[in-house]
Amino acid sequence: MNGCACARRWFAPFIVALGAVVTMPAFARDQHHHAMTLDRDGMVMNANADTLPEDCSEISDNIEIEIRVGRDHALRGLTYGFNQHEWRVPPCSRLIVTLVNEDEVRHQWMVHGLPRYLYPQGMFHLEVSGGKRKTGTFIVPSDDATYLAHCDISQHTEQGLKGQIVVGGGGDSLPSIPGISAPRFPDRY
Ligand SMILES: [Cu+2]
Repeated sequence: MNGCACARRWFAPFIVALGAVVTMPAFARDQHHHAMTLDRDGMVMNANADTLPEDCSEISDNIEIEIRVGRDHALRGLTYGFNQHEWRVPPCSRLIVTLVNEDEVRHQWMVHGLPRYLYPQGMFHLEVSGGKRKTGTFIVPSDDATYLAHCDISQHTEQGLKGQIVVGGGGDSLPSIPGISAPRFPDRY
């Protein structure tokens, strides 16, 4: 009995230390890959105000975009909406984006498909608590392209929070952008 308790006393700190070793690198790895600022109002991930995409020789323009998000902007049949679902910007422009959340629930404006050498996982991401706002800056590349911007919180994309950033002449338009494009597969009912 005594020996058993003794072993447990020895074991407890060991387990705590092991836990720290196992969890710390994962945390550190995430910090390394994503440049993130975070407070109680929300989060800006992978902001880039200064580093030019390698295909751009200079910043072509500074574009300030205010995006309001919430139920009041939902189009017919949808639950949520952005105040607009398409943003047209020049190649190599610097976008200073403010996401204003008019709902109680959390929302995001998450951009995909950006160059991975500048934006980890190709993402730029704003996330804002209910009733708050966040501003973040990023620079788009030179090529004509269309980037998905959406809210990745459960079902919010399908419920209306899907948009596209059209750089220059744009690429292929994305399906199911509220007010912009039809679904890829029409409803059968
Ligand atoms: Cu959302």
